Amino acid sequence: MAVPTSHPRYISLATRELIAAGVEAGITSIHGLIAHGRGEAFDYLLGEKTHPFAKDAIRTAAALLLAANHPVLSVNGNAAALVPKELVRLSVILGAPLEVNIFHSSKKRERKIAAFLKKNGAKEVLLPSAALIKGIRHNRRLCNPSGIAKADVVFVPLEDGDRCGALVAMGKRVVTIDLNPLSRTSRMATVSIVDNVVRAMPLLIREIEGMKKKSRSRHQTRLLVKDHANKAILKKAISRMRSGNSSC
Ligand code: PTJ
Repeated sequence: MAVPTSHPRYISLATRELIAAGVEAGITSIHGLIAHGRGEAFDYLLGEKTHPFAKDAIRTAAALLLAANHPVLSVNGNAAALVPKELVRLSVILGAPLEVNIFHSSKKRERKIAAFLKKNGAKEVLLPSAALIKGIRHNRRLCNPSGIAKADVVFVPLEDGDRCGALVAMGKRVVTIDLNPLSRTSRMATVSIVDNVVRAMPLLIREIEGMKKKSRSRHQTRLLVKDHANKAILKKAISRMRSGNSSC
């Protein structure tokens, strides 16, 4: 459905259309619609705005990703449908591989996500091939030996689950974008950006491009990451949602 740009909730409805189109194209799981609805509810409580606590997290995330030796971008069916071009751009500016990792097992959907990312400019997309993430038993345990398995920093947008904890237990650092500050992923991640992936991705890209130009020293980057208080950021997000001043 074409959403008229004059509609007061145009951005939200257009984003919903992207997810619906993702399901129709076989990229997004049918469960992705429910996940999106959950995200919409949290976003409504945020007033559908990027708040200072998210901007702070974006700054640290940019530093952490730039300082990584082997950063990898994990892509599921919702992230691919919502921000394919941005994922490809992030992969290019970081020199980080894109890797498909999905919860609802489907080899066909994994291939479709990879093909969709390539249609949006990706040169290469890694597919999961071996059960290398320890401590979990579902499909997300599968990953690529040259990608997530050997990554030091993993970017995990839009996911609530036990994989983040498993990655951290393997000694990796995790950056997430998740509208739900209460999710296991948000709580376990090194840096949690509580914002809509469609708003946060362009900001993250801009931040990384800016930092690259300034050629921030490794020491400065380390300090930014060391001082990052993820729990305090999540508290601020929860308190913003509770304040009830979030009209859309
Ligand atoms: O493609 P698959 O099989 O890997 O499945 C992907 C989904 C997202 C369906 C799967 O990972 C899942 O079921 O996720 P959950 O447990 O519903 O968690 C998704 C999280 O993302 C929730 O915390 C939502 O609040 C959040 N979320 C939803 N939409 C957005 C979002 N966060 C940021 N931006 C969004 N647009």
